[in-house]
Amino acid sequence: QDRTPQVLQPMASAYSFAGELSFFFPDELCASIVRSHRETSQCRVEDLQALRWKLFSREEIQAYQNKSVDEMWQHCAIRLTDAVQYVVEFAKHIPGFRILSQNDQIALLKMGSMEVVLVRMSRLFNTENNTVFFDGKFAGTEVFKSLACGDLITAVFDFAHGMCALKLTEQQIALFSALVLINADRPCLEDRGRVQRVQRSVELGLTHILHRDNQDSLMHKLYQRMAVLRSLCGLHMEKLRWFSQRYPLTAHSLFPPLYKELFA
Ligand code: CLR
Repeated sequence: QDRTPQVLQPMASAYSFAGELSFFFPDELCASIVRSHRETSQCRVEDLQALRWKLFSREEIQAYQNKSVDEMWQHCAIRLTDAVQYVVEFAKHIPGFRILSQNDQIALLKMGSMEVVLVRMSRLFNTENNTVFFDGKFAGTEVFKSLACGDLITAVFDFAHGMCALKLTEQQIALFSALVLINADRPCLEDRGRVQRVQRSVELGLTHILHRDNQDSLMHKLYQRMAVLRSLCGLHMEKLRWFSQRYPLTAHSLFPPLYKELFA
């Protein structure tokens, strides 16, 4: 199904020269984005299929619900940061991303890593019972009750549901994730022109594989999903500000450094 040329692998990751070059060739850029996604995706969709029956028990759900607000926030912030770490790895292995300045890489990750986490969440989502693979089992919205941000949780689950309805392949998810990340419209970019050029080549790659898969009409739907993502991340930041005001101590000393660096 995906015929990634093996010879590209050591080239793209070992020599920055090859990395610079490969973003001129859409096929090679696509191949390295797909490979990067595969290598940093935490778990394979096929493996999760076998775990679909693994739901949290009533007692386990109760235990999550009995956690205090700040305890549950800390727990989720750690899980979320873990997922973000993999997104950072994903980005670092995209040749077009690595040629950007350090500052622009950070600016793009700050704005886009949470969005990519939410795109990736749809891979771990079971639409039959509205649950997501979290902490080793499938969890419904009720598991997150003690976060006290039901509207965000509902919106995030709805988003995952909508993404699943598109039935994207792993290659399409990989390219879409890269496009979410490499977005020249983000604020605070130093070299917007360069980001734009990379963005265009990723767009070209995505258009190319959608055309190849006979799904050209998906492009429009994916742009709509990007707008929803933006609003979800606005909501996440809003909740985070609310939480930091109410529990400054937890937010300052117990949140993972990367989480604070990217979102605070
Ligand atoms: C995303 C995919 C990862 C596993 C994972 C871990 C934590 C999950 C996250 C996924 C999706 C978003 C999530 C998060 C825990 C809390 C968060 C459900 C499934 C919601 C949106 C609440 C955000 C507020 C927190 C910052 C407290 O492989």
